[in-house]
Amino acid sequence: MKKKIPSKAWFPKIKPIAYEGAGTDNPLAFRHYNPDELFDGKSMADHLRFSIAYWHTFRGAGLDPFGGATICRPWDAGRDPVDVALRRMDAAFEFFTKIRAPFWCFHDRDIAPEGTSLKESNKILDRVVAHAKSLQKSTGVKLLWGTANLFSNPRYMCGAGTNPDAHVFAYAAAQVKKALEVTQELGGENYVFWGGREGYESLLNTNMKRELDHLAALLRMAVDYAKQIGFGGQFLIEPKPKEPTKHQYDFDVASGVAFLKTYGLEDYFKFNIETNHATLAGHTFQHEIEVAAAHGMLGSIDANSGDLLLGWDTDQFNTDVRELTLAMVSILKAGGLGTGGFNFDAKIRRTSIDIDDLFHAHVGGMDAYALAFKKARTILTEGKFEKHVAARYSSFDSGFGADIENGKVGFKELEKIAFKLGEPKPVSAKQEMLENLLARYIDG
Ligand code: XLS
Ligand code: NI
Ligand code: NI
Repeated sequence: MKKKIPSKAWFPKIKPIAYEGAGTDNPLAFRHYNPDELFDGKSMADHLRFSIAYWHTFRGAGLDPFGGATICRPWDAGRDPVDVALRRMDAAFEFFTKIRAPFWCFHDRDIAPEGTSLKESNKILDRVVAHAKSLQKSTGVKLLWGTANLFSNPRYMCGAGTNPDAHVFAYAAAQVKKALEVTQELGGENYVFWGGREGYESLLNTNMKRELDHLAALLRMAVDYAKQIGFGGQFLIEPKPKEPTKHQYDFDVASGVAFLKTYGLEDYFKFNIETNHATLAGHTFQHEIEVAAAHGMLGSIDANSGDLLLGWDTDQFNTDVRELTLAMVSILKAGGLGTGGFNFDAKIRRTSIDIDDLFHAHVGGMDAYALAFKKARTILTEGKFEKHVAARYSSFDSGFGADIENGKVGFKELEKIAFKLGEPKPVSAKQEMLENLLARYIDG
């Protein structure tokens, strides 16, 4: 990655964050994330592919349902929203460079304001995208994924692809078309669908089957259009069980897999798994990763965490090394994220109003993932858990166990075996022993 920083400095007091090692007490240095360090001949930066989420880091103003903006940024001052958007983009690329993130992600409406018509919105978007393209070129920062915001504007209050009004569906389709084009223009490696309002509030006014068919139609059109324009990025579905709607159709990875397979779309999509969405669905982060990996559909990660005491998507920076190590073990075992990466879909709290809070937040998040990455590699190299799991299932490696897996036996054959062998002998699952072993890796 080139290190050139855009000329006007929006963060004049902050130097590019350096790796200083675990012993440093400099709060704005990396203790574990050493982007250039090689692991299996590949740099840590290339293994982790960290990405900054434009909507939180450059559009987050600290609003909550009880109060307005608390966070006010110098680049947001100005009358002309397009000028502000261009200036904000400069600030963003200075941030990406100084925090040493190789990627960024955006929604169309985060980076450019809407005009008074779709045509005008597209024109404004083109201007901002041209600016982003030149900043990508001068800094070397790349686009991990793009997406369309199909949830904020009131036209989408009853959904986009699942809206009961075909006119809204058409508008959403046109917006996705344009978002795909600009993602391609910026060399985006993936394209995400998070169905913010693709769900329902009440079944009294909802035809669920038609909504599901329509959502699949929208995805099918995206796949077809990508082929037409030669967009080679990976499509990703980002599941979330609720919020903003009461029930969202892409509830979790398992329901997403079923949906994609039902509509014959499984070859074109993988999953973008967000930690806080996993926990809202009543799963662990690692569970969602394992489900996606089991189907060969692990795509990318929206890196954040929730709060055990709050029942909504708090999108916090994750510094829980235990949770992240477990996730990282599953990701590495699955062969990594391919074109995906770790995108910080996370926001600072509304009380963290200083500009350097943005840096503290990302430094902590990046360090936690980097440490988890190293611990997971040690765990996998030593292979103790894998050895235990392999032994636990070894009765299926040969004999009638292998015949069960290969479909060579049925009830009759197994009945004979059960009569002959008598009562099976219970075997301990050794959970506490393994938890203690994990604790040793986490502490050490
Ligand atoms: C919201 C989602 C959203 C997606 C992109 O909860 O996480 O930010 O990542 O539309
Ligand atoms: Ni997300
Ligand atoms: Ni989210």
